[in-house]
Amino acid sequence: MLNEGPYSAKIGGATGIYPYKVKVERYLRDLNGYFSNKQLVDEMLSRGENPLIYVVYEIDRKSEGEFNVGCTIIYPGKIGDEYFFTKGHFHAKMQSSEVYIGISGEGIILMQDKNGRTFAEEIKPGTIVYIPPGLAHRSINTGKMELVFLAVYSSDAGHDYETIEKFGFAKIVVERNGKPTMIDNPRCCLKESK
Ligand code: S6P
Ligand code: ZN
Repeated sequence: MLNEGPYSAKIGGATGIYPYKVKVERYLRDLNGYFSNKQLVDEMLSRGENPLIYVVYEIDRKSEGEFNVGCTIIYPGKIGDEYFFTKGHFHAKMQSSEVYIGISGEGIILMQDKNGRTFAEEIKPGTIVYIPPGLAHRSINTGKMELVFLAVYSSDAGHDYETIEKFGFAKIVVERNGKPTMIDNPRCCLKESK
């Protein structure tokens, strides 16, 4: 198949990148079962509270060897003391790596291998975070404003959400004494192997 032609796009504006091709919105209901305080999530949802947690704007491509470029915007907020985050995923094609570039706001990119060993990198404006092959990744907004970052990854990387949806990450990021703090995930089955 022939590749599509070159393009240029802008960074900025309300959508982070423009023009974009695909928009994905994730509300609390879409992340039901992900946050530690499941009871609070149930209560919020039953009260009709269903905040928008994050949005992804993407320029996707179809051919092998191409890159997708996406912009994720995670809104500031917490469920109990746990900061808003993305679902998190492994790439279906495990050898696919990814590059994140911080645009605004601040947060943590939490990564984890198949044995439950975790890694964390801060992201803020001007930061490049490299996610090597084989690591699941979740982005967490630990700041008071929107966390906005670009992601560049192979168009055929694919997403495996199942493992994280089922087991979570071995660590979670919560507010303690007004500061983001990484602690062991009390609900997690995959423990960090030292
Ligand atoms: C894609 C890349 C990001 C995420 C986005 C939302 O490989 O890692 O564009 O898709 O940050 O996260 P998630 O876990 O819901 O796909
Ligand atoms: Zn990814």
